[in-house]
Amino acid sequence: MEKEEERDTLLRRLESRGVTRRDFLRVCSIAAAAVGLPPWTVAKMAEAATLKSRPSVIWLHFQECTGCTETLLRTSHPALSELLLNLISLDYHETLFAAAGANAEDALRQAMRKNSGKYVLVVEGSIPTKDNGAFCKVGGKTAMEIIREVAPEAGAIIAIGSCASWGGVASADPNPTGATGVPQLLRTADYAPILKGKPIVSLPGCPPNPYNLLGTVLQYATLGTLPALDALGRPMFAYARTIHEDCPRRPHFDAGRFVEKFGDPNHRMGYCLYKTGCKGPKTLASCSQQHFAEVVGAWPVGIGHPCIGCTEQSVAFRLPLHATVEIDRPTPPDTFAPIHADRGWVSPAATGVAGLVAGALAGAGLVAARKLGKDAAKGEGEEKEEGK
Ligand code: FSX
Ligand code: SF4
Ligand code: F3S
Repeated sequence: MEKEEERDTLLRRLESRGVTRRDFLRVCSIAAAAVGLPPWTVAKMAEAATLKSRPSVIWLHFQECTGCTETLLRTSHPALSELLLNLISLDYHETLFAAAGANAEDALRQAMRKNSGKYVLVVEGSIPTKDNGAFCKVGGKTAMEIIREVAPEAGAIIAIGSCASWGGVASADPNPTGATGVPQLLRTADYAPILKGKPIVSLPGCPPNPYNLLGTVLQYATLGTLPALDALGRPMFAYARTIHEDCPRRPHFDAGRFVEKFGDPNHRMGYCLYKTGCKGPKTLASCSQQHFAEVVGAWPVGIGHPCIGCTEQSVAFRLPLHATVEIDRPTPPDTFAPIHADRGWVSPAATGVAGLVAGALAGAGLVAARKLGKDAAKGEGEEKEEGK
């Protein structure tokens, strides 16, 4: 009954924003497909969105621009941010909180107490470590002190954005604040005991694609597991392929059609941006497939600017913006397989061998079938024996 009431409340809220139940399920399906979850999770997702026990999330902000939060809230389909915010219980978030000062601090302590050992800690922003972390303080405590307080009792940690994943823009040379990412800080000798095998998921991007958090949260809220991660802790569903592999401008690259200068006729034709410094070939991210805010074309290359490699620690804010990168796997290949091959012929010897192979396979199948039949008969007999 209570569950039904909650479901009605959620649907009423969605309906008041022009989202029908059918619409909501459609968004669940789109989100599941976008992040590589199987279709059967859709029903679970819709159910999880209405359950009382949603995973508690404590969201901390450090040295950053809040673009990571903004990108989540800028979905054009209202149900998408609604879905995300209903799948979790966002118990502390400095930007979205109505409370301030002592009230906000109490809310943080309360959320930690109530969900100790279980809450998901989301960190947005880098952590300055120089001068004992004096460059970033919230409520009189440094980011380092806050991490030391909040991380030990978290069940899992998500570093959202490049700043939290590896230091981001603040860590660019000469890195005046000693900015570092959450995984890096938690692996130092001082902090490593806090980690105690806790999973850390990194979602780099400046800002990161909102689907990456959505996918991680969807899986956690509906299946209770975290997505498969690569060696840097990034979900494979979003960071296994380079921008270049799935770029809509790729045919131009393959055909050798490049923008030579911003604003030239080739730029207006939408040609490949490699020569103007596109880092897509060096960048693992999903933006070429999942555009931002569900607006087709809303991503750097889509609006005519080269990818700056914002997800990659060795690229973004390190390589000059418009310098070209070396390509690891040069494409297209020098030679292609011929489309019209001359017709070949098959020797009688080859036919014989093929016949023998086919015969052996058929024979093996027959033996297996016979054996299966025997086993089945034996099984039946045994059952009968047991049943008597
Ligand atoms: Fe960093 Fe997030 Fe870049 Fe900004 O806050 S990843 S500066 S877009 O948004 O942390
Ligand atoms: Fe796309 Fe950049 Fe690759 Fe060109 S170089 S195909 S613009 S990712
Ligand atoms: Fe960043 Fe490149 Fe995507 S700059 S947003 S990884 S296209």
